[in-house]
Amino acid sequence: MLKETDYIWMDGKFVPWKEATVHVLTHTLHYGLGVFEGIRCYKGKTGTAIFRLKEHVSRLLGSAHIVQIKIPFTVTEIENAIIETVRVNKLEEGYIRPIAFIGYGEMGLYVKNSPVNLTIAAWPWGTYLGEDGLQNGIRVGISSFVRHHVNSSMSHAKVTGSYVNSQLAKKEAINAGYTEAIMLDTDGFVAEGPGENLFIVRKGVLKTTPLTSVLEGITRDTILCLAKKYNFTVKEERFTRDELYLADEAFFTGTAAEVTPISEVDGRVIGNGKPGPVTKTLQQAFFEIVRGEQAEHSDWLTQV
Ligand code: PPE
Repeated sequence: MLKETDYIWMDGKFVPWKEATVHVLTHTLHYGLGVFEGIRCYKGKTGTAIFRLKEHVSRLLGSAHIVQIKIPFTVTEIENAIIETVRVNKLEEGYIRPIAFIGYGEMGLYVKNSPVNLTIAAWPWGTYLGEDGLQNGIRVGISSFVRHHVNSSMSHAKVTGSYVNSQLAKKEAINAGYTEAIMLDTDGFVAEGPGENLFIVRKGVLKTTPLTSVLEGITRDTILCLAKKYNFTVKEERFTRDELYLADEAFFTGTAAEVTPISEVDGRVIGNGKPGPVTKTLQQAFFEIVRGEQAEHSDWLTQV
């Protein structure tokens, strides 16, 4: 169950957690056209800081732009509201969930006059794929559910309805005894997890899916920046499931998932089944950065 905090920001006001409710005829509840973000804040040396706030707010507005939802707040207003939400809840570490949705007013697929609501909640949220998974890696299975075609759902937009596909894949994986799924794109190449981007290391090259059928992950971008810093050879190119089976290392990235090693795919052990040196180096660097323990990239941290 959720770890409740005191207040949720709703359209410019703080409302007690339990009173942050909406009408059952809220449009997005029926049709799935809402845009959202997942952001983390971490307790570091200098107190609590929000990781890559600007990039997350920019992606939220980008998602809204793609699906033509007009969020009635400016970038600065949204950034400040997020900071305030962490502050009023005295949240030291946790997850922040802004969501813009079409509210109460009209029904039917085409709405013209309905309000667009924006809410921001924040609560303590530990590891997404388990503490053991973060340390030792997780077992995953390739899903029979295919990632959205690029002209079906818009993969660069973080849209609520797109996550039906993700949930089907995740349920299937868990029912089969795995911790997480990996989804292929409509051409059969490896795409991403239901809520994570994917990296592999093979023959000394770090590879990740290009930004076609996948979300433009902010953790993915963070890892690519770090890989450059550590002089790893990086390729953003499509790869097949058998190349994934042959990988020396594999890991997921995401705000919720952070950097989670993958130890096994479809019953095939990845490398020696333990997090490899590239994964470990990048994972450690990631946690140092989010906690403000590396001088570089302090611009990625917004102190609360
Ligand atoms: N792909 C998908 C489909 C995705 O949902 C996420 C984030 C990512 C990649 C990684 O993006 P980024 O967080 O910017 O590195 N998934 C969010 C939702 C997870 C959830 O269960 O809710 C997240 O990690 O916050």
